[in-house]
Amino acid sequence: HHRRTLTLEQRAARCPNPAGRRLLEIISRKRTNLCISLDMTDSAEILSTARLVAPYVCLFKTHVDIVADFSQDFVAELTAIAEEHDVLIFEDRKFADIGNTARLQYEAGMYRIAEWSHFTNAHVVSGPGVVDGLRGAAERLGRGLLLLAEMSSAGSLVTGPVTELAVELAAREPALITGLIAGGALLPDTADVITMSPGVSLAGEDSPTARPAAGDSFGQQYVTPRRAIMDRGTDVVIVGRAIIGAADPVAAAKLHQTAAWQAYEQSVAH
Ligand code: 5IU
Repeated sequence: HHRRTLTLEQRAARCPNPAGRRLLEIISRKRTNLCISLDMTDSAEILSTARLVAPYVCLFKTHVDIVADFSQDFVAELTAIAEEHDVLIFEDRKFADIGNTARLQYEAGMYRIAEWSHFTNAHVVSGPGVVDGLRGAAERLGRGLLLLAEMSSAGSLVTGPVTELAVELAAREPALITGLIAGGALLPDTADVITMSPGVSLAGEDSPTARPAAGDSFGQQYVTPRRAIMDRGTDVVIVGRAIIGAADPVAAAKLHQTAAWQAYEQSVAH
């Protein structure tokens, strides 16, 4: 099992990134380290699901470029739901261009991501300049950046030197880089870097009870919250279809919240 030396509450108190601090406080207060991935293409559907699952999650993860009827009204409504229920927003944009283009994609265009998203993420394949492109708006608005250190999909090339660069940048500047997207913790918890893991489902490949749905037909691979949190030391689990595709999304959200929180509590106790 992965060893934690600090609780998420202790890490909130010392977190150098404002959005990260807020997230860790919300996690501790609501007792949920579950992020819901709202991967729907209709804004009304996203908003109604967000409303239903909000009490059980710390973070709404979006892909605004899949929303067919995107508007700033949609963003305002999502923000209102988030504020009402003590949830933050993470636009999973995966910036990957040179710094200057990433800067424009983050601040401008029809989405204006920096204005409303507490967190966004970036690949480091183009080198550390992407972080400098995102830095201006992130620092001005108190946002958090997450770097992709690993991906959950089969055959991912986000490995080796790419992983190393993401880890090095996060370790060097946790006040800007709130965390890493990875399968598990890649730094000790004293590094003040939050780890978030996608590819999580109660029906993951190591599930002792559910009939394992180890992936999808596009290379996605799932592990259970327990494996991601207890064995691999992640802090936040990102769950999409296991909740939004369930017959009862609220029940599925509750089950994933409970499993993820229990796994966290056990990894603190031992
Ligand atoms: N996502 C991954 N794997 C990754 C990264 C992001 O699945 O390595 I980085 C995103 C894609 C999707 C969500 O929005 O996380 C997972 O959705 P499902 O739980 O429905 O597979």
